[in-house]
Amino acid sequence: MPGNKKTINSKILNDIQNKNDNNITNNNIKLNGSKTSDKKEINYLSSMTEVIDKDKKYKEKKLTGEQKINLLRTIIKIRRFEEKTIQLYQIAKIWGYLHPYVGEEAVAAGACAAIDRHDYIVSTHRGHGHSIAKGADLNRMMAELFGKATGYCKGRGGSMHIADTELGMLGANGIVGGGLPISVGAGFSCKMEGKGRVTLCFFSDGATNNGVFHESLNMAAIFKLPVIYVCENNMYAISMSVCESVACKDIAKRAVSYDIPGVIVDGSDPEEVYFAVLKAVLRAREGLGPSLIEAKTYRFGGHHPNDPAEYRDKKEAEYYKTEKDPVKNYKARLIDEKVVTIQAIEDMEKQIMQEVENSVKFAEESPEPSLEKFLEEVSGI
Ligand SMILES: Cc1ncc(C[n+]2csc(CCOP(=O)(O)OP(=O)(O)O)c2C)c(N)n1
Ligand SMILES: [Mg+2]
Repeated sequence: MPGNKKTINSKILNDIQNKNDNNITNNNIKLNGSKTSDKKEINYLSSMTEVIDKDKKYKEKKLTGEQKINLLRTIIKIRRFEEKTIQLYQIAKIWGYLHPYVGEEAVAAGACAAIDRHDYIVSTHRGHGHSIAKGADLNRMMAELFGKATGYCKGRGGSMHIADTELGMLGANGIVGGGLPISVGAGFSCKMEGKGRVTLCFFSDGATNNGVFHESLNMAAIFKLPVIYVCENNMYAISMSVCESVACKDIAKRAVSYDIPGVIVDGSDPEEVYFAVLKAVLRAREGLGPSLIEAKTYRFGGHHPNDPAEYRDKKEAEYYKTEKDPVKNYKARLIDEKVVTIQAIEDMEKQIMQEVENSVKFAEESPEPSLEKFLEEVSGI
């Protein structure tokens, strides 16, 4: 690892900004570089304002007030659930590993709003937000984190193994990039079934440097599988900055290798994520194959609750927390648009907090898994 990482990071980020005017075109979607003059003193955000997909057809589409309120509810629900799990982890009520999704909520919310209940999602080690956005039951999720018998995996799996096949949630995954080949299998099944079902596959920047990323996207493209690849580029893989680990500035550009659309969206904006994913979903349902969507996002905390994230530039983290907070920003936007009132948001917050507290009570009061059923429940023997 480099000795003075912060200095190196800043330098790389500056360099990135300076060469920020390269454009490429793929499947008629223009990949635009942003203008350095717009950036002022914040360098590390070189690509946050870039949105490759400027397609009028989708930009002009409007969400209904109800859809917007649902997006807001999902974002807040994920945030409050995650904050609670962090608290519970610190007092050792929650077992095993925990990778909070705080800061990234708009990606799961926007992406899952663009698919139907019968569609599949494939998640990651940072998967609570994906499960919640797909409609998972908070009680069963919390019970799983507590290792209780009423949990999604009967308390045998914990955070990184939450799955709900009835909801089309094909599982979180402790293996980085492990969901990518699963999405190919799921995509094959969607295609063979022929009913227009699609698979949404989430992963982060670190996973895209694994061979399996290439193998999966290549195969999905060859067979025109209905899979939407959503890269949650939160700029870090544990302590490794994306600036030091990914050779190209935008992961979406890798789509060119597979001759599929590559789209960049602001991952703090649920509507932008929604429209980009919706477009990819419609394309996939028409049999035109996969797309790669890169949502530029940020994890507000460390890799896990006990990681102080000292490898990050403090100003960088501060910027995202103050300027790119999906909860704060979307609340403000919907108030501004008169879609909700402050009172309605307060009521929503109360109702969500109650739901989260109820899940904790449910988990606390649930029985431990039995020793006798251990083998049966873990391996099916
Ligand atoms: C195949 C594999 N290699 C290494 C690890 C250890 N590991 C766990 S999380 C992580 C970082 C993943 O980074 P990224 O894909 O960007 O996901 P993020 O944590 O940012 O959501 C690593 C290397 C693992 N779980 N699996
Ligand atoms: Mg990452």
